[in-house]
Amino acid sequence: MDDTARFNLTEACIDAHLGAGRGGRSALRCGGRTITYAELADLVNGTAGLLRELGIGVEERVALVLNDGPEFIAAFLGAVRIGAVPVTFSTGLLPPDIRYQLENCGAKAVVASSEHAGKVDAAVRDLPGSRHLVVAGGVVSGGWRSYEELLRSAERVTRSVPTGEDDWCFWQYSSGTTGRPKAVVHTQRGAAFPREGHGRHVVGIGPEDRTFSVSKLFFSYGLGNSLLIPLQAGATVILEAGRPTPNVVFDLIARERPTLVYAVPTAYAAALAYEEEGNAADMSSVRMCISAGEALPAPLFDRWRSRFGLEILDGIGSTEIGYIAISNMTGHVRAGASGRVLPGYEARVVDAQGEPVSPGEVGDLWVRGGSTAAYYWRDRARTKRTFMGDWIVTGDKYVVDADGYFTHAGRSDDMLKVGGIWVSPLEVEACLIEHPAVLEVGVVGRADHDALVKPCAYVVLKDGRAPSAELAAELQTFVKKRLAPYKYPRWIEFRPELPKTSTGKIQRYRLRATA
Ligand code: 3UK
Repeated sequence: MDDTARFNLTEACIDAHLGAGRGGRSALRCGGRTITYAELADLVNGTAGLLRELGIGVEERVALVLNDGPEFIAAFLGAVRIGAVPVTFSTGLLPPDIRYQLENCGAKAVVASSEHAGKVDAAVRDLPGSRHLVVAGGVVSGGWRSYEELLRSAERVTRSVPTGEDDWCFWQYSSGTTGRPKAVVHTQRGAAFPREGHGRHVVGIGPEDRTFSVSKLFFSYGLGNSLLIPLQAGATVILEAGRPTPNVVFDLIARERPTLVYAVPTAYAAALAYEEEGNAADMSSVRMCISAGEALPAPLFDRWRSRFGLEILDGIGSTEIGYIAISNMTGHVRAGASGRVLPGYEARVVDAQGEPVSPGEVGDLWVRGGSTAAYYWRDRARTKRTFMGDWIVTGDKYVVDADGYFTHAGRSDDMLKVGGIWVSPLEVEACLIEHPAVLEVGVVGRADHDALVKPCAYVVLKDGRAPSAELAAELQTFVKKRLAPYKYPRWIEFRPELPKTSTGKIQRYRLRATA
């Protein structure tokens, strides 16, 4: 190697445990099945072999459109093993978005759960170039090859490609108000760091821990929760392939007895509502609850603690930061705040010139530390705006107090975090304007009964169209059918006109004030 040290994430997640004689310990629990570290090693090594046999080489991208399960972990670490680069795709993407991302990252192979194969088919229909299509579980149709079948005969790759610590490890897509999503490029060493930051200092994770993340592996939060952190720690990861509704979550917690639960505030709110309706909820195995993705409102923290005797530790992270950098800690929680900077990170709240503001003043949050990404792939302009030297410009407004506690004060852009997932108001507006009854529309965030933000649409109808509950419902269905369903406006407010600037731009901040 030249001047960078050798490091491959797969060695830290797999080989380290086999080397230490921990191969017999359980690595994964999924669908009632245990997979030991030795068995996971075989899956990872076989997947590395099958990717290599397909012709995937160093630095080539492999798109994962996979549900949570052993295949996700095996495809991710199998790719990393051979120096290839897993690119995680949200399983909620519609074909046009899958198509864009496949073309943008130049994936040489796609590994998809059978449930998502149809969407990938539609996405690649007239996409230039070619790529291998590998389907996990279920029936194999035209153009696809079976993951299980390839795995059976694949060579086991037991030694990692000697990647350097600054080499590409994995990519993930992140979206903004305007423009297409951009691929966030993470390095090998950066990928390992969340275990040193949050994993060590907030959670104190060890081999006896059993993790369960309601947020899926394809999110950067879920990837840290269910792969990067627990597998390096030699812990057991509980995975659920299906939709994590409150009954599924509580059944799984009662059966699988996790010690660590990770979720977004919306999921904690839904779980609490379910329990308050009188459903069984056994949280006795859980020693810690972790939250991120959007701010955790103080009343939700209080209700959860009085019901279960557990603090929810809120922390802020981002796909660009690579995981959580600022967090509350057990016994030192400030409800409603994101907590304090973790060891291995620095954070500052700055003005428009990049100078720190005084404690108590609102400014822009910048973060740097061991897990931050390198840049956005093929997007020089947006890289320059977000990566300032080694600082990440988060796009969040924050206040820091004299004790070092950071409190979220909104976004610098109009982006909404809905259930921990980005929603661009512009995208929802562009969809609604296509409806024949809609003349003008402005979409903003509005707090629901749990103080969690959901999209609200202010709509001006065309002449001759009258507001009605039926039309409101029709507009909601219209969005759900065209965009990923979680983006639909939970409220439709009809208005005779919208607040505008002298140049005719809709003033979202005034709509926000109304909402
Ligand atoms: C917002 C929060 C207030 C904030 C993420 C943990 O959410 C994650 O990554 P994304 O790229 O979004 C990042 C943005 O989400 N946000 C996240 N957490 C909080 N706002 N309080 C919070 N606790 O706007 C941030 O810029 O989807 C979370 C770990 C890894 C992650 N990628």
